[in-house]
Amino acid sequence: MKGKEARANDNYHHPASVPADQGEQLSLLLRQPDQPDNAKILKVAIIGAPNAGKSTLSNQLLGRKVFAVSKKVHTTRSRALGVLTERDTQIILLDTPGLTTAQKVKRHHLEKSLLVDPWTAVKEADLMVVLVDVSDRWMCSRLDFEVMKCLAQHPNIPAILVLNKVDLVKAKDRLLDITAQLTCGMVNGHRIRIRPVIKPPWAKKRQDTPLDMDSSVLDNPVETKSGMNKEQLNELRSQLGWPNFKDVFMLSCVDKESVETLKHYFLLAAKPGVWQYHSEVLTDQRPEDVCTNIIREKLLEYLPEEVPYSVTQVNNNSTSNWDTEEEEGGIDIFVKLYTKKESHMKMVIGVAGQMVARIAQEAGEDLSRVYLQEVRLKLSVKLRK
Ligand SMILES: Nc1nc2c(ncn2[C@@H]2O[C@H](COP(=O)(O)OP(=O)(O)OP(=O)(O)O)[C@@H](O)[C@H]2O)c(=O)[nH]1
Ligand SMILES: [Mg+2]
Repeated sequence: MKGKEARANDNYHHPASVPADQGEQLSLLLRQPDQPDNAKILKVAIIGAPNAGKSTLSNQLLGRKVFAVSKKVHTTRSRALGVLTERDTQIILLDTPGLTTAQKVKRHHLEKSLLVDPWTAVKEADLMVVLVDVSDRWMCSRLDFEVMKCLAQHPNIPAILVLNKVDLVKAKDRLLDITAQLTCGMVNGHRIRIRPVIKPPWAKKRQDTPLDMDSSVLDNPVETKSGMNKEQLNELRSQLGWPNFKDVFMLSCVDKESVETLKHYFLLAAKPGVWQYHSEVLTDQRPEDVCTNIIREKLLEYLPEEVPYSVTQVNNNSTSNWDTEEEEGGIDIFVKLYTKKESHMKMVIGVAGQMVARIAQEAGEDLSRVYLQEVRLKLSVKLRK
């Protein structure tokens, strides 16, 4: 059930699919949005350091995996939209590549878009979600500097802090310390106070003591301007956290239920406004990009360090067109994987072709769930120096 039909039954939500046909996807993206009465909209930019779980969160919110996810950094290479339409509300999610620096782009031969794209995406947002991987000790000792810069450059966009991967943290009370650290002890203009939920009976009623904070940080919230000069950047560099978050969430993006809480928060935060897309739209990615990204996800997941980053993909059917061969009961997709070194080619193929067969099998299954039809994915591996 989609569009009006779905809205007629308030409790029903069936996540849409991505048309496998490029033309169909394009016309869906251009289709006039089916505006309900009292339409509401919220554009959410999900930002964070590489590997924080941004794409995992977007997939969970959408109810379908349309963004590639892997344990390696820089899985997402350009920004993409996910569209979640529920009842009269449309949430547009901007999945961004992990914010990174010019040096790292150069060092890892990454696309320049990794640097530029997140900023342009964030500018249009109504809400910024800063995702932090709390299982990474370094990442939760201070906010990533690139993230901090992004927050400082968009002082008028409300931001929330989401601590992710709490399932990997054994001592849950550590989450409170992390919150205090990453918010400079301030949330929504108030000092946060930490107290045990169950007080021992002998505990005297007393004023909650504010967290032990550097008072200079608390008393002088950072003045933020876009186009920061060197001094402002240095000041920002000396900060561990951001004192202007509106709210803080602690969750595990792999757990659907905890993500639901965040989804409800978004639905409540949505403001009256016209929808930007038809309710059947799930993502603005081209079907072939979804395919390329999912294949890269498998390469990143199963091949060692630099190998996946050096593989290029070419659609076998044509040089410029995504030309899937539609057969009855599914589609056939042919993709060539090019490696620069013979040793890499051998690794991608694997012993007796097992590696490439596994990648084709798993990526094909993922794509079947995206396009909602059977996908027979055929991969071939070639050397191209
Ligand atoms: N245990 C656990 N793992 C998680 C959670 N959220 C994400 N992950 C894992 O973290 C890794 C990175 O997730 P991604 O969603 O690719 O992270 P990302 O922020 O989009 O990464 P980039 O696109 O590279 O910037 C994957 O292996 C996920 O399965 C979580 O809540 N718990
Ligand atoms: Mg990602």
